[in-house]
Amino acid sequence: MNNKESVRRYRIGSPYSTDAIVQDVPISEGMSEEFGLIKEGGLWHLKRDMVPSTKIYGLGESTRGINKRGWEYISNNTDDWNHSEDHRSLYASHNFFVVQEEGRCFGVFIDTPSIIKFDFGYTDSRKMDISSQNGFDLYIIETANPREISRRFRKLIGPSYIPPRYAFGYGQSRWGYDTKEKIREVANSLQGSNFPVDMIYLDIDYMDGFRDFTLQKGEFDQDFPDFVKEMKERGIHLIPIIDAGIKKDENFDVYREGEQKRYFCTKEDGSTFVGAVWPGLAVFPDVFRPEVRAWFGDQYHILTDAGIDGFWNDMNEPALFYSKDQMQDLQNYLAQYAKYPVDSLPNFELEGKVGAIKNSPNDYQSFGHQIDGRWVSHFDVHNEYGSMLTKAAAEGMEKLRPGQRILLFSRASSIGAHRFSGIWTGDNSSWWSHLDLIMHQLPGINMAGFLFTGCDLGGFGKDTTRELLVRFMQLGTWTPLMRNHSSSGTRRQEPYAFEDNQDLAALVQHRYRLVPYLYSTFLKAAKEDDMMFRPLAFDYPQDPIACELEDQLMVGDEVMIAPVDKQNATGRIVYLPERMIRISLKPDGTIESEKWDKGWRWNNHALNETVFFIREGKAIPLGKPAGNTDEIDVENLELIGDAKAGYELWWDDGISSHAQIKKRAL
Ligand code: MIG
Repeated sequence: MNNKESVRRYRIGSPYSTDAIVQDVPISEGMSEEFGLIKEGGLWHLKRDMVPSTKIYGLGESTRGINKRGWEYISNNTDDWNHSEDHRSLYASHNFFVVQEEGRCFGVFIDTPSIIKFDFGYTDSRKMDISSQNGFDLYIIETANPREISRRFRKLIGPSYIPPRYAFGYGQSRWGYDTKEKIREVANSLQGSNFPVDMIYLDIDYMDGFRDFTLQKGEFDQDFPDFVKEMKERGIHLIPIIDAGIKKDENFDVYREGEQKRYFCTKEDGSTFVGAVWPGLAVFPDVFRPEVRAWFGDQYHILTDAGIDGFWNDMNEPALFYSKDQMQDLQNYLAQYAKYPVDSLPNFELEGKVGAIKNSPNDYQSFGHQIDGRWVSHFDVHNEYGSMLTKAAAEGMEKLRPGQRILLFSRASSIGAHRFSGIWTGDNSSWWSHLDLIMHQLPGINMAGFLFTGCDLGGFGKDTTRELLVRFMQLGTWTPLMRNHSSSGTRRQEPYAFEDNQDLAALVQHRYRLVPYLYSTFLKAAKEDDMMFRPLAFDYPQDPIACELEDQLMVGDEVMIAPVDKQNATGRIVYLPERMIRISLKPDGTIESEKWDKGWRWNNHALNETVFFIREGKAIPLGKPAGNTDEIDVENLELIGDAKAGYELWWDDGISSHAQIKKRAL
């Protein structure tokens, strides 16, 4: 492959700037020879012919496989709970990918906050066609291999966010914990059944009428700091949600102050844009303006003052159930139906009209932001909004909790936000196919700079089963964010709620034994701009079988995982691209370890064990069981795998912003 390293930047049209890049790269004259550039029907197109062997990796949180070829993806941050494979947009826009073909590879980053389409062999299987209405900066990165390309890219976009160490513990969540008693019950059930736990999440139920920065009256507003403390004494951090929309309510001080200071997004005529989300009619902070970010970030003090030290940011695409204007139009439109006889109602048209009111492009076009002193339509910078809102929180925390790391992760994101927060992948479903989806997303999410990530274990929407939850947990053992979260209205999904729950507790105990390895791997990846999760293709490029596997992943430099993703399976076929050591952590705490040769093999994987592979010549540290991350004893680690290989453990105090990392040879 190419030995020389180069990064080139080309400017197409006059793009809106983003927060993605931190290294200044001069703009090259002309156009990259990798793409043909044309303007057609009002759209910029980057076109390229692909050869049969062309593979495409990246695009972060998106649908379909690890190799993105063969579908069309649209970066357009969208609140859509249905992550089925026919969809083109999810909550994020991560416009970085690596093209690999016949003896060469290069990375591509399209720097734009606007909607952009990636047709990777969808319209014509031999062609790549990237199209966008607005201009953008095109970065072409060349160096040795896909992993190095993504590392070089990460230098361009700056270092990844590192959460406090407690964030590597287990988190329990569910939409609907609306009383202190329910939360105590969750804590009691987990801790009473030997589940280690570090976090319980507060969904919108904790607020007063879904108003951000308020506490439900008569419940959470009573002695909230004491409640936070009570939980902390049990080793549990409460992690509240913050939504994008602020309730439009004259009696709500945050609304009143923001409106009086003209801090909310406006329509072109200067009037405040009014949409609707959970609190009903709501307004949206214009967080592209630094002073608005400072104001919004400061609001978090209501919660940090009470001892809160972690947040998740939701609905920040921003999701719109409807806007005031559109709802009025719809009402007028519907009024005419009163005249129709029921047997001649155009029901599909009706359904379409009603459905189209959600997240409508017309609404995104109708409001805007003050950027560099002029009004810019939201539509043109849409994909950057969630990042800016999360940036406001991160900047706020630097003032509210100086020197301390905070747990912060967001639903909507774009590249750049990886410097100050993590992401979770939003409303997945309790579907077996969503085990594959997160496997496919993890490498691309890492390539985009986001290291702190994970999906809702067990699935957010729909009813889970014990078996599906277990398989999700076996995968979630490895993701930095290990959180079980589910929607209200679905079957209860807390792991203690199922039969033989000690087997599920064992899986969480295994996770805690692996935290030294996971945290060390995470720190290394963050400091060396590396990926924590990689497709096998990145590590075994000469092995054609390894290059096609999408249901196994490399974790760090030592481990390979091969999660079970089928109902009623007692195991699965795995492929070993080299000799490895198969490890099984049993529910009673014992460890089974066996050398396996290169090749295909059936791998038994029971519901109560943690099974993975360690590369030959490598070892990883394993701790003793612990009830929470503070109890993890890093002085007492054993090496598993090829113990004589040793392991360099990276560790720090787990909480300070500029903690010194100590490297210790084991
Ligand atoms: O419209 O706060 O993705 O995790 O539980 C749904 C309620 C709003 C979407 C989030 C989900 C959360 C839910 N939220």
